[in-house]
Amino acid sequence: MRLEKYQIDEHNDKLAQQHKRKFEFLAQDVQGVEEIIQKLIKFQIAIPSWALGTGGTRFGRFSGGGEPRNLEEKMEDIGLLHQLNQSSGAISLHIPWDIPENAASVKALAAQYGLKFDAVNSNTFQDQPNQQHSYKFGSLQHVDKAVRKQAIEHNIEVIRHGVELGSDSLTVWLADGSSFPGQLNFRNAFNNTLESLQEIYAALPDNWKVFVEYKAFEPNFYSMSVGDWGQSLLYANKLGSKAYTLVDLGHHLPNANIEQIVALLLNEGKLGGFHFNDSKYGDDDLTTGSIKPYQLFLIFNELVEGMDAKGMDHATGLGWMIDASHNIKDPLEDLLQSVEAIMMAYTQALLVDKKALEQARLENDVVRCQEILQHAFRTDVRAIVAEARLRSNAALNPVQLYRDLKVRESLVAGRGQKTVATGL
Ligand code: AOS
Ligand code: ZN
Ligand code: ZN
Repeated sequence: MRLEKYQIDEHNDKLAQQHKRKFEFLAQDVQGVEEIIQKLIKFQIAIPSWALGTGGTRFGRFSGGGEPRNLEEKMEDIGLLHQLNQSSGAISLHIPWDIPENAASVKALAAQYGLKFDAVNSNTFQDQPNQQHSYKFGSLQHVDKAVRKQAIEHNIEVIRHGVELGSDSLTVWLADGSSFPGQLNFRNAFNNTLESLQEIYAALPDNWKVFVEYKAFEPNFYSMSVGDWGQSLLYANKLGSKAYTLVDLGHHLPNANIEQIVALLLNEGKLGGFHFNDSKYGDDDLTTGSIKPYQLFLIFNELVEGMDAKGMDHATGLGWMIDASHNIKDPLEDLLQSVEAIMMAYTQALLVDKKALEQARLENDVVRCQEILQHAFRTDVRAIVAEARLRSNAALNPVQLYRDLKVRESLVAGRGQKTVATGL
């Protein structure tokens, strides 16, 4: 289904007066508000194809109904999100969960929805039917060269699909590791993984990037072969200039200072991309901004500062993706909330008075430093984000319009109650 322009216009007209009042009030106190709005309009966040169905836990899965049954329907869902907020103009595919059999028609459909293809993801953490070797004991790290070769070839196949679709990056997330002491020789596991990544790297087109995603634990619980940013950075540095670290917010040990990690990776020119989500305990994959909005703001503060220092374009300089999997919310509503939280944190970071902050730092005025940051964080920027949407012909209140138009009900009517999207 597609929304009609008049449906968005009617919704915006209804909220126009109230919005105008809030926006004008706020704009009086915000310097360079026009510039900020232009940046927000440009900023796009890729939606992962695996976030469109209700996720599960190892204890159960409660399907929400009307879930996309194939890649075409996944694009349809993201097309809807993009119509509602004009900030979700990209899709991140996972192979073989998504099999773009006819690349030309998939590309044409994406263009119709205004979607680009963001990073393509390989999958060597599950065994697929008819697969010769099992990944039970790892993929790129495996002690058996034949298993490593199979995993390398899969990644190269994923690159091929990505090239056909016009993507320009590959994300490698490995479940590889060990669950018990003694199971692995750490050095061999590292060296095997590096050698495998080098073979994949050799197959990367010139204009491509590879993102090496790290994760502290799960599904392996004693060691992960790409367990933290240090290990990811080692691989990325050894691979070469097309290799970068990818930060997934949920992949750290509790209380890690992610904003500092981000700042230093940026400083090294080795930060490639992001998986946004939120968590309280581990890789919870909860809605971005639902648990630690201040941390999200602090991360964006480092991103804006670091990218500006390097002359990087905020919108295109890094791969911005959501990686979430929710078991109780409507996935589309959840994604709208995540995108909104990201846009808010970005806006707040743009509000930080950088000159004043630098001056306060030089004077070791710790109180003032905190005041400056928290002033930005405590500004209610929702009307600025809404104004950016209004100017892009999106909805002032995407979740409300989604509900008013009964989008989920229409999807259920069209696709059925008992559909299960491929993915986690
Ligand atoms: C797994 O924990 C990682 O976050 C992956 O980036 C991602 O969730 C996966 O590739 C989809 O299963
Ligand atoms: Zn991730
Ligand atoms: Zn994860």
